[in-house]
Amino acid sequence: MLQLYGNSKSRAMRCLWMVEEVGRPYQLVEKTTRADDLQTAEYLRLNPNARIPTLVDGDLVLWESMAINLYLAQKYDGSMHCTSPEVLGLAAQWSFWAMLEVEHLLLNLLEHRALLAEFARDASAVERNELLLKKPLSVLNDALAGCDYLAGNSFTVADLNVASILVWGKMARLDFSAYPNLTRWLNACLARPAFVRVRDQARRK
Ligand SMILES: N[C@@H](CCC(=O)N[C@@H](CS)C(=O)NCC(=O)O)C(=O)O
Repeated sequence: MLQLYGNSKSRAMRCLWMVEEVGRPYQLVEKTTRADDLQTAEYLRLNPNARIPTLVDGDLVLWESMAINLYLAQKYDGSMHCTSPEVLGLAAQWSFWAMLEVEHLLLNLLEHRALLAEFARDASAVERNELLLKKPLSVLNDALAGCDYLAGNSFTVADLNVASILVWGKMARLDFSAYPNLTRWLNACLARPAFVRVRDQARRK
């Protein structure tokens, strides 16, 4: 059975969403981000970065959330399987793009809007991140003009990986009104039953 180390309030959420979409049996091995949970010899053997998520599938141990999801899409049949090299290429493109062009900006925005203690929040960091996000959000919005998905003509790991980062924008109360295509697509991704199950699980914690 697939084993996923992490928790639903961390980046492991992306992989939980994916395993729910894939529909394979899996076990969530609960791990917090605390050092005493991650800096154990046993866990470091799986993930020397001492971070979550980590996936164990038989003899294979994988870390990096996007790589885990791309692997699951290739490994298992079903609607999330990339049906052609083109779809896989586009999924990799959008996944790397989201990690490199968007994730750090959204995380920093989220920290200064909501996660940090009030006294540590910096309004100039919010302003800076909102400004820097305009370019990648426009790229995504333009890519979604007249189409419902990022790769091919159905929901794929490309959509899942990018939406699982963009959801931080919702949590950070980012104003998406200048990006109608993006908004329509993101709302559709976040309405998927697999995402709703993972989100509800996180809310119950
Ligand atoms: N690029 C990695 C980042 C993993 C990561 O930073 N995970 C956080 C939780 S969301 C973590 O394990 N933090 C623990 C720490 O930094 O000590 C991925 O996407 O899997």
